Amino acid sequence: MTKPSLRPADAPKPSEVTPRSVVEQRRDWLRLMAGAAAGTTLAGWAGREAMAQGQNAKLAAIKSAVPGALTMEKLTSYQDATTYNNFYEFGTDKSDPARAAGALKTRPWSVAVEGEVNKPGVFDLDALLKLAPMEERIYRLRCVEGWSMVIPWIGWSLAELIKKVEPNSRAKYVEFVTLADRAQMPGLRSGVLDWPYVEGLRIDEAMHPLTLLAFGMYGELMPKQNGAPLRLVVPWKYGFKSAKSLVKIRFVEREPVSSWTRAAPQEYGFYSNVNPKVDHPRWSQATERRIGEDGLFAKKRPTLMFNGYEAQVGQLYAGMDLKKLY
Ligand SMILES: Nc1nc2c(c(=O)[nH]1)N[C@H]1C(S)=C(S)[C@@H](COP(=O)(O)O)O[C@H]1N2
Ligand SMILES: [Mo]
Repeated sequence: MTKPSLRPADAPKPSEVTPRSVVEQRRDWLRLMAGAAAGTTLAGWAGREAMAQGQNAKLAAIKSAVPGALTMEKLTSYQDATTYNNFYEFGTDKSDPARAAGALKTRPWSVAVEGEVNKPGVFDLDALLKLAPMEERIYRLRCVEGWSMVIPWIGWSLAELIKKVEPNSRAKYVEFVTLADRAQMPGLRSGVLDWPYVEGLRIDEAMHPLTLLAFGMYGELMPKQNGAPLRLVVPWKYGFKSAKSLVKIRFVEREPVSSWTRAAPQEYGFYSNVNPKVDHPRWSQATERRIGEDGLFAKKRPTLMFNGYEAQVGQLYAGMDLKKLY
C-alpha cells in the first residue's frame, strides 16, 4: 500500500469577524431565498434544468437554528472553496478536482440505506432534497493537513434521515460509502487509498444536530469538486471524515474501518476529532492556515478544540482518553 499523501500545507494568514454589512446582506439574501422557496427545496423547473446541464442552480434555504451552526467568521471565497479541494477520486493535487470532476454525472443518483435498521431503502436524490427543510449552516472546515476554510453549506441534519429509517439496538456505528466509478474518476487508478472511500461515525455522532447532509453551498447546488450531489459535513472532525458524493449509508454493530485508517492507522484514527493538543505523528496540529489569508503579515490561527464546537459536542467524549482514541 502506497503511503497516503495528506500532509501539512505551509503558509499563514489573519482576518476576523464578518463585517456587519456582509452579515446584513446575507440575512436579506436568506430571507429572499426562504420566501422564494415556499415549501419547495429547489427553485423550480429552471433550477432542475440548469442542474441537469451541470450549471449552477439555486437552492433555497432558511438560516439554521441549531446552536453553533452559524459561525460568524469571514467566509472563504467561492473561488478558493471550489478550486482548492481534496477529492482523491479525481487526483491528489488540490487543483485536480476542479479540473477533472466536471464530467461526474450526478443525476440520476440514489443513496442506499441499509444494515441494522427497521426501514432500509434506496432513496432517490429528488426524495432526499425534499426530506427535510433546507438550512444554511456556516461551518469551519479544518483539514488534517493544517488549513481551514469557512463555508456556507446548505442541507439538513443527518439525524432527519436516521430517524426515518429507524435504527435497531445493534446499530452502534454508521458507515458511509462514496462513489467509486473508474469511468468517471481518473484518481481511482492510483493506489493511494483503497476504493471506495469509506468513512464512519459512532451513532451518537451521526445523530448530533451539527452533523450535516449537505446538498449545496453558497446558495447553490453542490459543486462537483465539493462532493455533488450530496456529502457529509462533520464540522468538529478533520475534513477527511466529511465524505463526498455518498452512495451508501450502512448501520453496523462494529466500528467501521475508514479508508484513511486502513491506509495509515497510526496517523488517522477512527475519531479524528480536531484537537490542537494531539499532534499528527508527522506534524503539529496546534495551528492552522485560513485559506485566503495569504500575504506578508498573515499569521497562523490557533486551532480550537473540536474545531470550536466544544460547547456543542464535548459531552459526546466525556471520560474518553482523546490521546489514545485519536
Ligand atoms: N470521497 C471523498 N471524500 C472526501 C475526500 C476524498 O478524497 N474523497 N477528501 C476529504 C478531505 S481530506 C477534505 S479536507 C474534504 C475537503 O472538502 P472540500 O473540498 O469541500 O473543502 O473532503 C473530504 N471528503
Ligand atoms: Mo483534508
